[in-house]
Amino acid sequence: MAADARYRPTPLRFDRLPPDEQRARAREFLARMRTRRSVRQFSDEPVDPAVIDAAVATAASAPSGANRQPWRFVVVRDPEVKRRIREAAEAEERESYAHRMPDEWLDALAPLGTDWHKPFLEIAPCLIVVFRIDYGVEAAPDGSERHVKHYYVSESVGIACGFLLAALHYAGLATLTHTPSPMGFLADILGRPKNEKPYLLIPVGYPAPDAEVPDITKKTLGEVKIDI
Ligand code: IYR
Repeated sequence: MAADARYRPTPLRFDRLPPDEQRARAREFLARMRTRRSVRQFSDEPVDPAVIDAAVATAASAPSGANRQPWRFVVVRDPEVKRRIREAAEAEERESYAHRMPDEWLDALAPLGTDWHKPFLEIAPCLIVVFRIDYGVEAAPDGSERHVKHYYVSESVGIACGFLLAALHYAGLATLTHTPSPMGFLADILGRPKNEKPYLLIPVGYPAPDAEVPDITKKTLGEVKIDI
């Protein structure tokens, strides 16, 4: 069978590392990533837009289903927009903590010390709001709109967010993975079209000088890994 002309292979560029270098890099990366903490107390010190742009470009280099790249990253620095996001998020969270979250959920969050107050949404100099794009929209030749199917959207956007968090941490910035619930208000405030759904809100900046974090630990390798 003739190969499909749309498959245009190009030689792979791959840096093959010596074994010692592989181990050293794997351990260095582990040591660095282990120092990442979710931060809820930020300083208002601004961050370099070039660092944010490079981290978002890293996120956008992630693999995705059929390479559809079903993500949008809205970088919010405007204080008035941050204020509106805080106000809307706190209204939802106040309701959630008081009435919507079952006791089991509240118990699970107790070690994290969270509540409905979200001052970091205004204080952090930058909020990256990640949207999942559930389908693409293309202009058909007759001028009508055609929907383009996206695949494995939540897996793809989740991987991109992992790249983003790692890139921001590696560049020396603090982050929080925040999911105010429900978060439809983000699409309204940020004017996103109906094929884009809020996925994750990531405040980015420097920790406040007196920032504290919960004293929690990660499972050991033995607890999470099975060799077969
Ligand atoms: N969205 C709420 C509650 C919350 C839920 C989970 I799961 C967390 O890991 C942390 C918080 C809030 O942001 O407070």
